[in-house]
Amino acid sequence: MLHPPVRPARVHLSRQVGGKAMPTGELLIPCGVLTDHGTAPTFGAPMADSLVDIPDYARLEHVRPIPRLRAWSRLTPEEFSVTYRDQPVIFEGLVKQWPAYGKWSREFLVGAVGSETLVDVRRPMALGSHQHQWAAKVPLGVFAREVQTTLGLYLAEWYAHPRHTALLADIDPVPDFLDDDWLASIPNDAFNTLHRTPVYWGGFGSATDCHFDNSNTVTWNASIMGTKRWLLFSGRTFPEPTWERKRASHRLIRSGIATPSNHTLKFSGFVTVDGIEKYVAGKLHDLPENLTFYWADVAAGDLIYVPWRWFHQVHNVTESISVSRYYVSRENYLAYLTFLRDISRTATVAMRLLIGSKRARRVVGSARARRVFSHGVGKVLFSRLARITTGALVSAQGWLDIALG
Ligand SMILES: O=C(O)CCC(=O)C(=O)O
Ligand SMILES: [Fe+2]
Repeated sequence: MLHPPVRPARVHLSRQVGGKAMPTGELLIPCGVLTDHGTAPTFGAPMADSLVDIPDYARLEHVRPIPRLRAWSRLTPEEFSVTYRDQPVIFEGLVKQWPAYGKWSREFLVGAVGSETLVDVRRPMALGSHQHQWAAKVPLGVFAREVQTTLGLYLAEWYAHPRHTALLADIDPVPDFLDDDWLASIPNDAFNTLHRTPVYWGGFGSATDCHFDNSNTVTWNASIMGTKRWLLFSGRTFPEPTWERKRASHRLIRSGIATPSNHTLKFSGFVTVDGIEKYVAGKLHDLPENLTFYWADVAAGDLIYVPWRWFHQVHNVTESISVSRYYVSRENYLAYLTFLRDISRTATVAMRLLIGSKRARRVVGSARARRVFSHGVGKVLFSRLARITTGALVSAQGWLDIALG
């Protein structure tokens, strides 16, 4: 079911300090009905120093709804890679088959991972006329309590799976057309799917600013709880090479389509409704022509597919939990090599030998190869390859850094 558009309203908030109501800033909160996909946020905790603005893309006729597919069960990897090589799409109900759906809740995750486990959380904060980023390591139990009332609080890119491998069994089955993960055949831990499957757990108003994912990977993001609002457009016609993602992002800010403030300190700002209107009216310069914008609310139970080098930004319109996977597959293998070529020719040749054909992937991924390469010279060789292919990069979603410890 489509989530109804949520129209923001400007409200002034105050908090109780020593029995007195203190003004604490201005928020844009959605006042639309949040329906069955999540609960409306409750206010009252000391939290109102964030500037939270959920964009209303529905009012822009030039921003297209992302296509939704209900009858996906017979889709083959071949059909998928042709139809969606350059087109985001939502697979409705796909996540409803997973044990995680309905099972992953605040209580479940705290129980599975441990309430004292420290996690990296962030939150935007307005100081004076500027927005800043607050970040800290907090016990998961504290985060799970605070996320219910603290606007914008985000546990993003959380790599819980390598330590809690049992959680991976909860995101299964992944249909073949979304499970064509060529890196996973490489017999070195750094390339394991576990290191490319982060969790995003955020409160109402938490957000990730506009970026495209590292290494020209393709990505899917599965909504397990709550609703996320996505905006996407292709970054393939931007002149910057993929490893200069930051410069591509700064182009967005310089042109005026995006804000200079962000929530992560890593990427760019947020593309705004006003910015899109100006772009469509031909008032902005320095941007490729004919950009087409797409948006959707992705509710619990649905999965969004993001093609390689597509810009995307996300606002959580309710508290939400989702899980992403970044990977190399038939539709982005050449794009991945193009990216690698700029980093290391040796690594590019090695990757072509290892994953460039079906036969190579079968041999390299066999139990025998894993045994041979799990120690001695083989292990050293693959660790070196992992370092070359990944170490030189400034990570987008973190998986490269994490994989390499
Ligand atoms: O959910 C988010 O906040 C960001 C997700 C994202 O950027 C991704 O899955 O690649
Ligand atoms: Fe991303």
